[in-house]
Amino acid sequence: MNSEQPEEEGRPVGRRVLLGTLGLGALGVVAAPTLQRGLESVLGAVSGKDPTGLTGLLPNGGGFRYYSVAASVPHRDATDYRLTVDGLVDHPATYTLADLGALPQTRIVRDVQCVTGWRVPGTAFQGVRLSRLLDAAGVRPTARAVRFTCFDGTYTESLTLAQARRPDVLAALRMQGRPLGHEHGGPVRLYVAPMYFYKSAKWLSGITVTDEVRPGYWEERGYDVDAWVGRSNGRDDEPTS
Ligand SMILES: Nc1nc2c(c(=O)[nH]1)N[C@H]1C(S)=C(S)[C@@H](COP(=O)(O)O)O[C@H]1N2
Ligand SMILES: [Mo]
Repeated sequence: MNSEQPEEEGRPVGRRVLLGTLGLGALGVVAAPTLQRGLESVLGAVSGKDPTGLTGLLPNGGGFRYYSVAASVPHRDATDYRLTVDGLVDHPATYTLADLGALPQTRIVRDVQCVTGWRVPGTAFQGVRLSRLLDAAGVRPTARAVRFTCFDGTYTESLTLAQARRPDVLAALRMQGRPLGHEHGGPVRLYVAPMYFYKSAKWLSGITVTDEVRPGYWEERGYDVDAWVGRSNGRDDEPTS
């Protein structure tokens, strides 16, 4: 296959090849940058995946690559999912999925851009603005940053408080008009629209307000905390200014 083939034919094959051949549950650690590139070149060979993203998007969310730095991730659903907000706040809180669903929802449609090059154009995410959760918690004056933890037990992320308060940063419950599935980080993932997708922590379970940025999983391994798409060290051809 090549990238000129109709998207409806080309796209789901790569996805199935990934999920089927590797076995999603046993996929393990695939997210080290070199391993990611290795995996993606394997997929590219079989699926004709075009890293420039000149391909469409299927209703089933095709075109995404599955990533988890944890070997296995427990499943959580409406019965047992919890999101805690704590740290430098006056009112720590714990939200169920129903609690989050009852809050005003914001929908954002942008291109998803992974730092390794793949892109999924025009992807809709919907959920609760992070700023709303922070406001409800009552962020203390000494706070400067937010740390995110995940129920995979391994992944972490971080934003400055100013970044976290942007209107295009969500605790996302839905993607492409459907509840966020487990493999995409459901039932709730962080969605940081203006940044590379590694900022969008899957399986979000904790939001901790801190006095300084604590670099997240990939940031401890060299990627920028300020991961603006096109303006961070993820790009080989990033502008020097
Ligand atoms: N918990 C967790 N979140 C994560 C990751 C991860 O390994 N674990 N990988 C990140 C990276 S590098 C990318 S590109 C996206 C992939 O999201 P997807 O699996 O829904 O395509 O999730 C990001 N969030
Ligand atoms: Mo990524």
